[in-house]
Amino acid sequence: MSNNSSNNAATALSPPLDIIVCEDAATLPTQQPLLTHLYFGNSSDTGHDCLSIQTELELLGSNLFAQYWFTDQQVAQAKYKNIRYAHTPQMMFGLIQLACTAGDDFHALTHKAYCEIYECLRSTPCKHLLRTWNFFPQITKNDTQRGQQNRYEVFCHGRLQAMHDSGIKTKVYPAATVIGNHDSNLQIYFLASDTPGTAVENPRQTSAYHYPVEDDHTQPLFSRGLLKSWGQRTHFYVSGTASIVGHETLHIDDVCAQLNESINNVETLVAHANDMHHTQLNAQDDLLYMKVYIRNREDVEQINQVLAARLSNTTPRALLLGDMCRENLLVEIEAFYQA
Ligand code: 3EB
Repeated sequence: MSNNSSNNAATALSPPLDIIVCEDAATLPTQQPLLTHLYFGNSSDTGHDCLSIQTELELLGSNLFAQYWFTDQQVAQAKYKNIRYAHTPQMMFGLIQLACTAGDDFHALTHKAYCEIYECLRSTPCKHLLRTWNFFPQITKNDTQRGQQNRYEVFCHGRLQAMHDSGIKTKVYPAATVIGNHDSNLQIYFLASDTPGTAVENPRQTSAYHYPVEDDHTQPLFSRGLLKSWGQRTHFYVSGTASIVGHETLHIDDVCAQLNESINNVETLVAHANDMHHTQLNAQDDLLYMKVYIRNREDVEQINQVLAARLSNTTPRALLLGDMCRENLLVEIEAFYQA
């Protein structure tokens, strides 16, 4: 038997996974292997040989147009059914995009997407889903094929069923974002690794997987945040976070108060991660970027005012037009910490 200790995930240091946040794609300051290039709004072709993903949401304002995720090991690209992904033995970033029109069976579509994701992960060493981003049209519209449920609930149902049908037993759910787009695709992209992350819940918020829902199969299976070490660094992926305390929406019709409450939720989550897991994340200084999803474009100015008051003025941020899963939510944020 091999006694190569580098095969031991518990003791070996994981490789680095670093992110560069750019205002301009032309300025990429690394020669290292790229895992993925994420961009927002319209971007010129970068010519980089990596998985390149455009988020299908309109950019409303930003000093953040692109992110490059890179490592120090050779990256390969591959396909599995409808998934395109880039990977090393320890990390993978994948994308699935399925056409999605009004008359479609959206439950079947979500189920198919997540079954393919779990099958794809199973075919690689990277079996642990860390972070997902999910976008689809008409998120709060009633699903004509499913009586009282709206598309978000149908999505939750399909995702849960796919986990179940794929034999996924873990209770460490990925951090996630789910936002309604104005496009005609279900778009999901995701980060996975060979070792699991550590889930962190928010003491101010009911865990989403414990929300009091009428149908057990519509529980939203995500963690509020996920800690993961890469090389010498710690990442903290914060899920889409809204003005929800307990399980109730606060500050209905007040976008500024909703944004302040959302930021309070993120800061509480960071403090709780530090208390529980001996991390020393600084809620301001270690914030690599924030994304702000906005329901109504006319709220941008007010949103910028709140952000100016709450964030350091150098923190990269992207403001994106998108719909939240509850009609009474006007804004939602997600954050990425690196220390
Ligand atoms: C919330 O806190 C807002 O279903 O995966 C945020 C992030 C939300 C992820 C998901 C839902 C999800 O419930 C909505």
